[in-house]
Amino acid sequence: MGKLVCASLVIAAIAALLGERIVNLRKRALASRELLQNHLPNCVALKNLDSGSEDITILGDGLAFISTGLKNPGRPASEGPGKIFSLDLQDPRMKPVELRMPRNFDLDSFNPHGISAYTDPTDDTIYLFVVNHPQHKSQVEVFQFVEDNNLLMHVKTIKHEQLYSVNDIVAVGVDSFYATNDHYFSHDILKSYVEPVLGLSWSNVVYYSPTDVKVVSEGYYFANGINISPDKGHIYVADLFGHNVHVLERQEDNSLVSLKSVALGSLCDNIEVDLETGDLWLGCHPNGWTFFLFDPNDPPGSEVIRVQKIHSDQPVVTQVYEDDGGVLMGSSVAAAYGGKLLIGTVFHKALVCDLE
Ligand SMILES: [Ca+2]
Ligand SMILES: [Ca+2]
Repeated sequence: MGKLVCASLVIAAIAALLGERIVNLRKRALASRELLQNHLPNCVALKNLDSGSEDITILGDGLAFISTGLKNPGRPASEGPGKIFSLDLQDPRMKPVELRMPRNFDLDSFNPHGISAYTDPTDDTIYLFVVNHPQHKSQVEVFQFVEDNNLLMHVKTIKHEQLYSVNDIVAVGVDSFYATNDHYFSHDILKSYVEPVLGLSWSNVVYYSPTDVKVVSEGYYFANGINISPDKGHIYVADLFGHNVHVLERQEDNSLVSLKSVALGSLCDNIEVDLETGDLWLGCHPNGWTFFLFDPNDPPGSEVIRVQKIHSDQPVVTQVYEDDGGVLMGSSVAAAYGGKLLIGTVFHKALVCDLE
């Protein structure tokens, strides 16, 4: 069925269904609850990261990459283009360093969103995959990280009709990855109003390689963060409006088999996986109404959730951090390393805290 036909059917359905039922449905999906403060010790704001740090990923040696400056309609945004920072978590100064960008790259329209790092096992080259939204479009930029010069070299831009509303990616090779499309429609009005109001579960996960592009999982309300288990055998997908995280098993042909979902009780955004323990760390939006209807006088809160033993019969879901928005608004990612926790946000500052 073409998207135009779908759009017409959806608009007809809205006219028929608009009413209390939908409003109640959406209120449930955007579950707002009273926020209790559950802070961690020694939290400090990271320098130069005041305009969002939507996604963070940490390499095995403690070097973090941070995507900043995502332009998000309806919410505060930085003036200039987006940037990528690195942060060495083994250095007690905790000082983010802005990475130099290549000259052969359109920096003015750089609007970075989800990121994923991939280390090539054949030569230890580090690649950084970045979801980019120039002019509201979706594409994936592949960079090579040159650590000695704090430089990103642009390798390629990947565009594909199946990559139409990309939120996050997880790289599985030098030019292959899984990506979430957080909406079904790419048209701004259908995507921003029609789809959320109706609560359609038409969002999906796509596998991309130069020779094979396919939808490998679907039926999400809003597929957001995606990541992979340390043994590379399982994929995790956070469904923002489903209030859960899905566990999927990778097959030899890179298709995915859904195993289960784990309830989180919050609107979770990005997922980072601890490479040693396999624990999932999620940055979440505990009160979706205040996040989506951003009002500085009634700020959105922040919440970090950790999931341990996710493959067991009884995964352990723990709220590690919660704030009512007085300290930190709109947390979208959390990543742990060496007893420290980084918490990033969609448009606000980023914190580093001690875990104990
Ligand atoms: Ca990510
Ligand atoms: Ca995200």
